[in-house]
This record gives sequence, C-alpha cells and structure tokens, in this order.
Amino acid sequence: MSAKNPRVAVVGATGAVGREMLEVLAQREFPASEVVPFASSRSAGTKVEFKGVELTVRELKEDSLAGFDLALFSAGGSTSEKFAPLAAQAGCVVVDNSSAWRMDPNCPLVVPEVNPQDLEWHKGIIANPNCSTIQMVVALKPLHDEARIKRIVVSTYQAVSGTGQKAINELEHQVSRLMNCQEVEPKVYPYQIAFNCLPQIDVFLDNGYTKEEMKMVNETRKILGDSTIRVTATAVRVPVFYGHSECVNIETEKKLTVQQTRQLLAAAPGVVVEDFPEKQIYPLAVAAAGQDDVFVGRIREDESIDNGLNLWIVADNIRKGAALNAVQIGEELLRRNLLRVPK
Ligand code: 25A
Ligand code: L14
Repeated sequence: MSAKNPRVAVVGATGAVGREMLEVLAQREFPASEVVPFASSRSAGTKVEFKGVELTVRELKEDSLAGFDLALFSAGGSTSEKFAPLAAQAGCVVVDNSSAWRMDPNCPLVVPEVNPQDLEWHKGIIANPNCSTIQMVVALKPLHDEARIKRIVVSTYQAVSGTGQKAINELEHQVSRLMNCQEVEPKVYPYQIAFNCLPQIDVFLDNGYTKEEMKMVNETRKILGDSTIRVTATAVRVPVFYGHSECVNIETEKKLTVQQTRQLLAAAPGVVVEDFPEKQIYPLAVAAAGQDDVFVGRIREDESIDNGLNLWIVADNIRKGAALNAVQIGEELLRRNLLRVPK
C-alpha cells in the first residue's frame, strides 16, 4: 500500500449511501490500489458492483481496517462510534457520514468547496456534514464572503432516500398500495409518507426542534467558522425519492442585489444558477437527482427587510449530500498529502 494509491474501505457498502460511494469512487477514478466493501453480518457474503466487477461484502470486525489508508463510513452513528476510533488507531483515516463525530472539537467537519483548510488539523477522523447543511453552505459561502450573513431562516423539503434504502422501499410500497385502494401501515416513518408531508426528521429534542433542525444550526456555524451567525430551521420530509430542496432566507450585513447574487453564485465552485422566472426555469429535485452540483434559483430580494434574500437550493442528497462529498474529502486529503493519521 502507499498513500499515493491508497487501499480504501467502504463501510456500510450495501446501503443507499455506501453503494453510491462505490459508484462515485469509480466515476471519478479515485486512484485506489484496492476498494473493499464492508457491512454488518447481515450482508456479509453478498455482492456489490464496483467498476463492472462483483465484490464480496465482508463483515466489519474490530481489526478489519488495519492495513487500509482510507475508510469511508456510512453505516449509522453507533457503528461509527465504535469502529472509527479503532480504524484511526490502526492508521486508517476515516471520513464519517454519520452525525457521531460532527460536533467533536477534535474532528474537522468539511465541505471541500467551503472549508478544505480544516483538513489540515485532522487527527484521523473527519466528519462529513448532514446532507441539508452541505448543499446550503455550498451556496451560501460566496454570499457570506462578500456580504457577511447575519441570519439564516431555512425550511427543507427532504427526500426519503436520506433515511436509507428501507425508506425508499416504503414510499414505493405505499404509493402502489394507495393507488390500488389498499391501506398502508407506516414502518420507517411515524405516519404515511406517500402523498403527505411530515414536519419531523429525526427525533425531537428538549427545545421542541428536531435533531435534524439543530444539526443545520450547529453544523453551519462550524463549517463557516462563524459562531455569530443566527440560524433557525424547519425540516420537512416530502414524498420525493432523490433530491433535497430548501427555501433559504438570509439577512446580510452588506446589501446584495439579485444581479450581484447571481454573479457570485455563477462563479462559485459546485454551484449552478438556474434562475429564469420568465421561462419558468428553477431548480427541481427530479432534475438534480444523479447530478453533482448544487442548483440555485428563485433568487429574490426579501422586500420585508433592508438586506435580505430568498433562494431555492436543490441538490442530490445521496451524492453531494453524502457520497460525493465524502469522496471529495478523500481527494483533497490526497492533494494535500494528509492521508495519514498524525502521531
Ligand atoms: O440511525 P442510524 O444508526 O444513524 O442509521 C441511519 C441510517 O441512515 C442512513 C444509513 O442507512 C444508516 O444506516 N444514513 C446515515 N447517514 C446518512 C446520510 N447522511 C444516511 N443516509 C443518507 N445520508 P443506509 O441504508 O444507507 O445504509 C445502511 C448501511 O449500514 C450498514 N451497517 C449497519 N450496521 C452496520 C453496518 N455496517 C457495518 N457494521 C454494522 N454494525 C448496513 O449494512 C448498510 O450497508 P447491512 O448489512 O445492515 O445492510 C443490509 C440492509 O440494507 C438494505 N439494503 C441494502 N441494499 C439494498 C437494500 N434494500 C433493498 N435494496 C437494496 N439494493 C436491506 O434492508 C438490508 O437488510
Ligand atoms: O445526519 O433524511 O446525516 O433521515 C441522517 C438521517 C441526514 C438525514 C444525517 C434522513 C442525517 C437522514
């Protein structure tokens, strides 16, 4: 093995995000000497596809990640809490997609277009942010740099794929049963998700917000490196398979016109402006699905305050929101010669 051609493990490789990680590693020709899929004992022995070849999924055990240079984790928080420190101790750098390490002061929380410099101080575990947070900060970073954002009010319209393969199956199943006048019994979500909107993502906290909403508040401040930004969020599950949409209102210190905002966004890495109201052109979840960029449209001045803007921000939650961002972190680690666990 060598850090130039790293051995890469994908943990949670049978899940919605894990399979996309394999896909993105292949598409971007990540210079791995080997890629090995891991999952729980339930899936050990099953096959996943990588570059047209069937790989056999291995069970993740305590000593599995010794000898790997990089492990991309997407197997839930409890798996990450247990196995990420073991991997780092064995010299394998972890990029973790769960919420377990995101707010840990020893773990950088990174979106490569926004704060790649935070990779410099990693100690072996790097956290991949929440999907809704990633797409929002990619679009807001250039506006914050230019005009300093004071306050963000965001409402999300989140796809079921964020919850994993079982939720994708549940929406499909409920739609087909309801179309046949059959009753549905919710399993993954507390209520019927087909033809419905659920104002709850993840569990409720003591302050009345959901955990997903508070992730957006805390992660946004950590990634932008500005604890003074005020953020308030409402996270809603909608019956969409792939692609999170967000209605984002910002208040800035300096005024930004619509024209300036479009120019700043058009020049920003990873952002595509789709904003022609006269032609009814704006970002759509079904169009963003399978794409790498963050799409922004419906750019309007908030006429109720002096320096305010409204934006509609859409991205593929499984790609930029999870798998792609994790692989981009791997690429940036290689570029900066940081694919090693500091002593
Ligand atoms: O609540 P938690 O713990 O935080 O977990 C939340 C879940 O949300 C997803 C992810 O689900 C996670 O498990 N998730 C987390 N962060 C996410 C994010 N930012 C996110 N999704 C989107 N964005 P998932 O379905 O994507 O992935 C689950 C993977 O984790 C593996 N796993 C679980 N426990 C593990 C483990 N791996 C190693 N060690 C452990 N202890 C899990 O493996 C899966 O790969 P598995 O063996 O349990 O998977 C088998 C089940 O996967 C489903 N499935 C897979 N492929 C398909 C499929 N179903 C239908 N069609 C398929 N093609 C089956 O249900 C199967 O039983
Ligand atoms: O913190 O949509 O990455 O259910 C895990 C659950 C993202 C959203 C995280 C969902 C979340 C996801």
